[in-house]
Amino acid sequence: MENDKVTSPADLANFSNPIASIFAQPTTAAEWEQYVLTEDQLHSFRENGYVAGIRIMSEEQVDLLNTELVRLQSATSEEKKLFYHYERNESEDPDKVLFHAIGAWRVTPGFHDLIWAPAYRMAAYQLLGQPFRLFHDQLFCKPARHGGVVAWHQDFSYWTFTKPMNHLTCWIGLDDASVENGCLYYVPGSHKWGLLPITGLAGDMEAVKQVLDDDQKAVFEKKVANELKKGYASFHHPLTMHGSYANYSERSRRAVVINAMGHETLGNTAGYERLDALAAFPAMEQDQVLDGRFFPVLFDDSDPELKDLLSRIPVQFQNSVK
Ligand SMILES: O=C(O)CCC(=O)C(=O)O
Ligand SMILES: [Fe+2]
Repeated sequence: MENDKVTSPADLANFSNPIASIFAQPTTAAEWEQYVLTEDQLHSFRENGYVAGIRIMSEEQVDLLNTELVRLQSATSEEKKLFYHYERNESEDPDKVLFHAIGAWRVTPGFHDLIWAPAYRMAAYQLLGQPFRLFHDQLFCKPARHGGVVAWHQDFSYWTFTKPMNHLTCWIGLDDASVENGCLYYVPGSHKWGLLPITGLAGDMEAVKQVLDDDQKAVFEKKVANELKKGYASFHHPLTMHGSYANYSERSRRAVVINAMGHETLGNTAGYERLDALAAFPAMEQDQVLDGRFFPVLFDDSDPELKDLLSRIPVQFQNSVK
């Protein structure tokens, strides 16, 4: 029957540029200047492993993404095929729901174009200290009253199928996030601990403590709640310890995350012990640059218009925060 025909959703990864007019793109250095991070903000990232309070979107832009998010949370089976990962409830406990999906940018125009949001691109360039690509995006959504945890973890423990470590995470609130609805927490300075093993993302919040020494456990007590208004972001280093507690409040706590990597990042999949988790990811060959349409370049510093601006703004020395 005619009506039974299923049309495949368009794969927006075919577009390596913004496709809508949701995020106005600066055309001059003067227009970029408003997004430049200060030396103090870069210093805070170097010392603490994160920097917070950076506005990426207006309330109207957040509303638009939240409208798309409703659709993504009940994606069709065809749409689900575009995601690298899609779990309605990562925790498996119906009283602790964590919606977690990777790849929304391939499905709806707002999430596609968000990765070109100029405030995001300038800050990420300064923090990474080099041109960079999209690695992938993520959605982390906790409903009101029965929202689950994101257990303490370091992002790079999940990313050792790429090398070298020159990655950056940007967490952006789609709701006002506070202690009561399960905001993110950071452990300042934990990015200097080195790489720890995977201890799980959605089950036991405190599982990581099994692999910490006494000094690290003491530093843990200094964790900081990352309360943010919607549309605002924090950026964190790939080794910064972070996690978020359950949401028993009357408000949801939704967030979108952009994970970037230096433009010459290579595949490191040979011998990777969790290949099953990569089944829906693009092919990533050992020692080959992760390039092509799934890993678009988001900031290229060779633009002549930007040359002067980029030479006088603070930029992290590459790898200096390791
Ligand atoms: O949204 C959360 O609670 C977790 C986010 C996270 O793990 C990340 O931004 O890397
Ligand atoms: Fe994370």
